[in-house]
Amino acid sequence: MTKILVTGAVGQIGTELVQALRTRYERDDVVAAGHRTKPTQDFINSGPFVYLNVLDRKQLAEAVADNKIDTIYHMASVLSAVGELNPQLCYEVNTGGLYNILEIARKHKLERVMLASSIAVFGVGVPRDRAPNDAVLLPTTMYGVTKVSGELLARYYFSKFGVDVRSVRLPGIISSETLPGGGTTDYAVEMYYAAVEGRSYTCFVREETALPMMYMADAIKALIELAQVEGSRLTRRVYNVNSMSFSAGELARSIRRVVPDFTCEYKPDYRQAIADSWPISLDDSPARQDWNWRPDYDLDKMTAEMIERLRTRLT
Ligand code: AKB
Repeated sequence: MTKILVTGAVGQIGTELVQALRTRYERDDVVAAGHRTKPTQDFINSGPFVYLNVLDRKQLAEAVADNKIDTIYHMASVLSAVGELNPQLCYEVNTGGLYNILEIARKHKLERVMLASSIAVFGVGVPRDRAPNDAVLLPTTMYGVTKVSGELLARYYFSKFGVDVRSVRLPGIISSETLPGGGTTDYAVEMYYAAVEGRSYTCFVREETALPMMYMADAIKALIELAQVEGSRLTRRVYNVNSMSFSAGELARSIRRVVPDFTCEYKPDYRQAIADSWPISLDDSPARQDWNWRPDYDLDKMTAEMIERLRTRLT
């Protein structure tokens, strides 16, 4: 029987991941763990919830032992933009939190640990188009530094202690249920909210800035599929997953095809430099070969679904 703990469960990915896991497994076998952000009453009512700071080893050990956890999806993380404003916090939460998760997994002989790495691991000297899975990783942000060290720790804990840690390098994730908090790719989500709420949007990157993006349904699919694949099929611990790439201007045009009145202006701030340090697309052929990774959404399919869902929820 699988008993799962999801950290960062009140965050952008966590909220939808928890619901997806609860439709796949027994509701009570998926324990949501949150820390700073208060969950809604609906979320608390939807299944087991624990308050848990991943920096608190004792709390973490108790949550794992009390709930007989065998699998952790570790989603708690400080994202890139907040990380550049507060690099110390970013280091502490991302590196300290992951270390605690891996140590718990080792001590309690957990079956699986799933990690969200990021396109932020890439930096200087990597081709920006189809950035390879196995590349020199020289990020320019603290967030990227913590994600590289997370990937290295994943490899180390696997080879040294046999902890089955698996990770995907997620691009910007676009979703309709919970807003992202403090990422560089947040403009893409914010643009949809503005369009549905009838507001104009001021985008914090240039119109021509293009980044890899993914719809939440595909991100969840990637995490769950990688968790479930037979270990002998995996050639590595960390996989690029690519879905779509578009510029901020192309996104605004896609939205305008559904919301013709939508307007957007561009006023780049400090996040432009972060975006410029990341690739435009990823080569995800290892994921496609090893575990048959395929995304389901393209830009216009995502736009249609995002706008429909946001209209239902917000208007
Ligand atoms: C961020 O922008 O920080 C995240 C990411 C790409 O990892 N969305």
